[in-house]
Amino acid sequence: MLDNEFHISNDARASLVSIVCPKFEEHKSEVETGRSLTELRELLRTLGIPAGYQYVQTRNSLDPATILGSGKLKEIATKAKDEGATLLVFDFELTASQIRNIRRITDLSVVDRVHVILEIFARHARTRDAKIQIEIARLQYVLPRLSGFWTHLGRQRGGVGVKGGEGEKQIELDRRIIRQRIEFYKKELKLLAKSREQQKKKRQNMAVTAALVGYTNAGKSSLMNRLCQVSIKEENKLFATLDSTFRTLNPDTHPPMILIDTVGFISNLPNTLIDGFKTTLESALEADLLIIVCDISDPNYKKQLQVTETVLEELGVTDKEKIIVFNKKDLLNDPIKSKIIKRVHPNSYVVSSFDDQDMRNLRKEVIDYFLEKQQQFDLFIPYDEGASHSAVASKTNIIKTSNHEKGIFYRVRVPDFIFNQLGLQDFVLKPEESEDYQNKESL
Ligand SMILES: Nc1nc2c(ncn2[C@@H]2O[C@H](COP(=O)(O)OP(=O)(O)OP(=O)(O)O)[C@@H](O)[C@H]2O)c(=O)[nH]1
Ligand SMILES: [Mg+2]
Repeated sequence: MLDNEFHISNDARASLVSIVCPKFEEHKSEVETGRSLTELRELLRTLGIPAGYQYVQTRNSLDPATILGSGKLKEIATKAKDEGATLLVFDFELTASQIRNIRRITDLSVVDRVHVILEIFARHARTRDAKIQIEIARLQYVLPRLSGFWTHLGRQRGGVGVKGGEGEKQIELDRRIIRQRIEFYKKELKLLAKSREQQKKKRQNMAVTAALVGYTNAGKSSLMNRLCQVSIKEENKLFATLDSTFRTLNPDTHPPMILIDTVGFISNLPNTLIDGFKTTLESALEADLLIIVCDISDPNYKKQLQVTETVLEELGVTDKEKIIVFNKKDLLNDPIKSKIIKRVHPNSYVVSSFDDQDMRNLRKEVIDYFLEKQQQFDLFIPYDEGASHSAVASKTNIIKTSNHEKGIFYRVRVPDFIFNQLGLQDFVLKPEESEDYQNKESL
């Protein structure tokens, strides 16, 4: 029963509701409220739900029972019904009793911003991992709101099944089932985390990684596709990507360089989803480099950056090396803007993922970033040390090589931690020995 009840119907027509109130985070001014409503429209568009008028009440304080005043809600309901709306979408989180109260007053279906985001996540999840995380978040969201959903359902069914104590009993039963389901999913998630941990260890020894992180729709997947020449779903939809995806940026370097595409961030990320995010982003957050992607054509790009910073902090990522990529420069009407940005953020690149030259340059920058971090070693390996020659060939970047009477001289670049695993320490040359080999005639 829950599944059908929870999902937002495909043929819903929405009216949006919000508030301007100095005491309400993210809704303190008309500008803040307007910005958030624009994003809510985008979220609904992603779900394919047409959004009609938006109704905003300015208040000095919140009504604890209904947030907006009940008189205003009645007025909104009448107008919304006149415009053919079947659903009121509130641009902030509502409690179970608030949902219940507002439904009673307006006689319309009521959902909040969190519900909309959960719905998108539920529809876009592809891997087992993402599906489970979202299911847990969804169940945790539903649990305290169960009575709200039940009242609504009871009414839809003409009251059948919710008379007297029966409804209460049913709610208790549902709660128990939901808690059991959450436990079950959490166990499965742990098992998946274990296998991810093993994969991560393997990767750590074999590759260096850069993770694309940033606000939803900024162009992370587009950059990944152009930089790695692959095709990951990129869409003008919020939260098109929900799973971390790994692709090789440069297979020719040793170790290979890997790029990770991740789930996008959004302001007011629902609390129920933060944990899910942590798991999905885990591998990305252990990347050697963070590439923060920001849509420069968005008039609120500063807010995008700020949200990204905040989410990274919430996830405990504070001391990572970062570069910022300002994407979608082709949509900039003002060429000065990109100059200003470069000045404010020196460690940044202003690009368009549609511009081949930009992509070639950025790819080179990222590759060079890793190469510069590698140490240089000069080695001399006798001819009969077959395994060592193949270790050099397969695991290091050879800069120089020359054949001599008894063996081969190599100049290689490779990260320290990888070199230490190769068993080549005995062949490392002192600087003066190295000089000798470089001066000697090679065969
Ligand atoms: N004009 C323009 N559009 C771009 C550029 N890069 C990406 N886009 C478009 O922006 C939209 C979002 O791109 P994605 O790559 O899916 O964005 P994302 O950051 O992966 O989004 P999520 O996965 O939802 O977090 C798509 O319609 C892209 O075609 C760009 O440089 N210029
Ligand atoms: Mg994406």
